[in-house]
Amino acid sequence: MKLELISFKLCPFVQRAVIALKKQGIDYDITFINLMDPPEWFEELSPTGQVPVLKVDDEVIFESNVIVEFLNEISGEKLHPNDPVLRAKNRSWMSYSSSMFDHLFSLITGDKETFVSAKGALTQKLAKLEKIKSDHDYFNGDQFMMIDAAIAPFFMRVSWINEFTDNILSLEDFPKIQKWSRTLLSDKDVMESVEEGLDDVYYSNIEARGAHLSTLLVD
Ligand SMILES: N[C@@H](CCC(=O)N[C@@H](CS)C(=O)NCC(=O)O)C(=O)O
Repeated sequence: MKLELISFKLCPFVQRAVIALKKQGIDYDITFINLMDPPEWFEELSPTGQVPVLKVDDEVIFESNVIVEFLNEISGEKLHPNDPVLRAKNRSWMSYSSSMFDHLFSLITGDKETFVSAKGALTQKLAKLEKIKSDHDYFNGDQFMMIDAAIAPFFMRVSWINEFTDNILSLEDFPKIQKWSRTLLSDKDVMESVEEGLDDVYYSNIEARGAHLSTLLVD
């Protein structure tokens, strides 16, 4: 089975798939496109016009959480809990984490009003997550699972934004989430799931958008 991941370097949803591929030691090729000027072949390939897309021989799989589920199924590793209820709950929180990326996007691209509302929405989501999060290092226990792959790109961007600003998305009020974030961001596969220097590209991207967040950047 030949796997080819179609990627855009800054995309957190692609990063989920890269983490899952690395965690499961699956061989794959990666093709980068520029989403601002996508090639014609991509528009034909991707049903939604979005990345990630995983080509499996001549078949196309899209939606990051579906891709990571597929990778889990074809690999010998089992990165979901065995218990069906726990497994379903993990999937629920994976889906929940996707909505946090939407708020993050609004926070990066919006005017002041949008920024304030996105930050409020994110704070609420984090508070709910803090309530259900176990005391363990990872979501379920002491082992990295799919839910951890689903949220790690979010924590990476939050840590970058905190670094670039006066800690505007501080996780101090959410100690369990903060610990979880630290664990995931020190994971080798997570660290190697993006190219070196992507934080600088992210900074430039925020700056170039000229949205409210760009006024909060510190050097
Ligand atoms: N729900 C999708 C979201 C993917 C997504 O939003 N990808 C962005 C890049 S990070 C994209 O391709 N945007 C281009 C577009 O929407 O036209 C997933 O989880 O795969």
